[in-house]
Amino acid sequence: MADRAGREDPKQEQMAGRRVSPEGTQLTTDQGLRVDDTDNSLSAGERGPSLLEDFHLREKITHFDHERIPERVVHARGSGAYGHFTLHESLAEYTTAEFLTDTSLTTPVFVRFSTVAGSRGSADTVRDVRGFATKFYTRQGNFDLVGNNMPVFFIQDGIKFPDFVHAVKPEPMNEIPQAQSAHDTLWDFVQLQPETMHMMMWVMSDRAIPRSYAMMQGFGVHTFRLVNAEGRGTFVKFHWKPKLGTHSLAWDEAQKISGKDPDFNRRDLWDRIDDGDFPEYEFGVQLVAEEDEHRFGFDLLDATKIIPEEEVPVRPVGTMVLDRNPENFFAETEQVAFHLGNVVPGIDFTNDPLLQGRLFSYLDTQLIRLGGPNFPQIPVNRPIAPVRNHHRDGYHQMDVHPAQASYHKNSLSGGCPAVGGAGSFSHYQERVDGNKIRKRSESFADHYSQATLFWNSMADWEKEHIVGAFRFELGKCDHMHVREGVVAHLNHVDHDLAVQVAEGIGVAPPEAAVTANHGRSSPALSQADSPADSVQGRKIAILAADGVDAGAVTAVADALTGAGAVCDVLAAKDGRVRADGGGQVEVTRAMPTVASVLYDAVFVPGGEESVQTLAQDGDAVHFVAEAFVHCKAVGALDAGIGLLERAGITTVEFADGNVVSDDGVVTGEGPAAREELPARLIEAVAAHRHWTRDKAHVPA
Ligand code: HDE
Repeated sequence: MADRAGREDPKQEQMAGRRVSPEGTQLTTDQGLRVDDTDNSLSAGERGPSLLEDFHLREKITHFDHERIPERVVHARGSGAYGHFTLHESLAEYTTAEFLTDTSLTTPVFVRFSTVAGSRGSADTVRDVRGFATKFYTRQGNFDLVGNNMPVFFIQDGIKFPDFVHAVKPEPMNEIPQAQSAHDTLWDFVQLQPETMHMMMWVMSDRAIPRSYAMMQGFGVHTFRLVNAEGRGTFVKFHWKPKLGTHSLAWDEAQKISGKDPDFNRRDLWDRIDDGDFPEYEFGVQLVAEEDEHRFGFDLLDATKIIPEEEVPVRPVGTMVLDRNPENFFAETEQVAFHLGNVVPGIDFTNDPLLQGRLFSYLDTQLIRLGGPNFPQIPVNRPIAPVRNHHRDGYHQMDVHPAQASYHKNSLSGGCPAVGGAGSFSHYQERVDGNKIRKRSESFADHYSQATLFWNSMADWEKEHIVGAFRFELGKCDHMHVREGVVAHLNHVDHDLAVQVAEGIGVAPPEAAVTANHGRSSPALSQADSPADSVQGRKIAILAADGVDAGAVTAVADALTGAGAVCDVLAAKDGRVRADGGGQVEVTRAMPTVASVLYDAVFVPGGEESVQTLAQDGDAVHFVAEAFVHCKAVGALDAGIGLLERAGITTVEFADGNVVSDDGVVTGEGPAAREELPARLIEAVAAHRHWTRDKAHVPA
């Protein structure tokens, strides 16, 4: 079976045999018996009791009663997609993994993105880490890269994970708050575990509210090991970089989207793939020779540390494109089972104690979630490589094993399946020596300097967002000592940061720095440096009412859709609006069914009558003002400028002499402006957000 680009896709070929379509079929029981009625139970007389003999009723209800399985204990809320991975540069010098050495291969993948803390039905745009888990269906077996959109983690040792998760999840007495980190137990954990500080800086940054899964980085987090044909190991960190750049929502916007469209990121992923606007990521590696293990000021085995890209550049070696939506959410996205231990020859582990803890957890958790040891046989989990072993029986065994011998060694099946030989996995032979102890290595003791590095690397607007996030989250904590504890740790990260946070949450600001800021930064950590040159998949709202300048609507919509964006014409009601020169303009959606938070930009075309109507409509005025406050591109032509003014934008000069910035506000009058406005608007939308905009005086 070929993918959309005409490539043969062995995974899809395998899946095709499992797809069940209702077309042209008759309704049957699970035994294949055609039924004559599925709306009425079998009963004794028209108004009589239902009969136990009604096998159809019992089967139907019983199956329904058992439809639910336990949700994932973390990362319960997720969205998946298929795609493929292609390699541009061979890593044969470092690894024997075929999919990382043979540039002629295309490897099918399934990716699941997720939030961490919320339950399966929680909103997408909460402040949280995002999971970025990739299953590579390689010819040598499945390789699972189970990463996140942040390169570090909260804790250094897997044994603390249950404590951490209990702290971040809703509180046990009342299950409040859902999918939020803004509550006492999480921050109590944080103030007592300074190793969380680096990760908390990431979680309080814009990274925690991605605009789209297509605009999100991914990281393997741990240091893994590549092993080459000679058995030489090289440390490696895995990276995904989105082609569209890394971009985020505004916090106020994210909260509102949680109500307006809780499926915002899921819908965005689905629509992009459906529209052929395929999310694309560059796959990169940071490689460190084994002899350089101790050359850093931190321990490579410590998952609360990054290797700054300026010290070890990320080498781009491949591309992943997500180009196929799943066909059944439960069968594929819910039942997909990732496991860090799913590796292929040439990829191995390190002694990172967080990684080691995970190696136990992922297989174990599937046993309860998917009901037994045969979950690798579920279609989405099946490798494309043949599976032959002596595992037998268990719940939901799908395969029929006719061989007499189900043991090794055997002579009855000709000694098969045979063990070993070329292409088989053998563990990296690392020398290990030591006493059995429960003790963290001293090399894991520095919890602040990379948190400081992150802070120093932020643009001013990113710093403002981080301070705002800490204030928001800690401001929701009832216990003053918890707030104070966190501020005390922040004072080790950066004194200014600690003071700014303290001032917003009623905590006495620390008087002096405990640790001097080391002043180092890593520009690669800032989203300000991320590519912002495309409007691909961006959503633009065009506001209209009767009398709208249809020419302006068409000019802007054509230019933006031509560049890959999606334009919706919004009016008070569905249907059509009358154009100024006669004719009609099709309305895509009625304004009350959407909101400005669901769009990346808004454009108000001219037409006196249309703009006058919009100016009387609170929804329209609010739409424009809110887009402005969320730092989005705002465009207006001719009379349309009037609606911006009505919303308090562009021409307002305040008593303090402060003029609202026109950064990202694209306006113009007359034929020349009509000519050039679409291109200017495209540029403003591509810039993502105009974070430095002075928006204090526009209410929304
Ligand atoms: Fe996970 N994690 N995790 N985790 N994790 C799970 O596995 C766990 C950690 C990550 O879309 C669970 O199948 C432990 C780091 C993702 O299906 C569970 C520890 C990173 C997903 C589990 C960690 C992750 C999970 C829950 C500390 C980033 C979603 C359901 C030792 C590198 C995968 C499941 C999907 C899911 C355990 C820490 C990423 C319970 C014990 C670090 C993306 O097994």
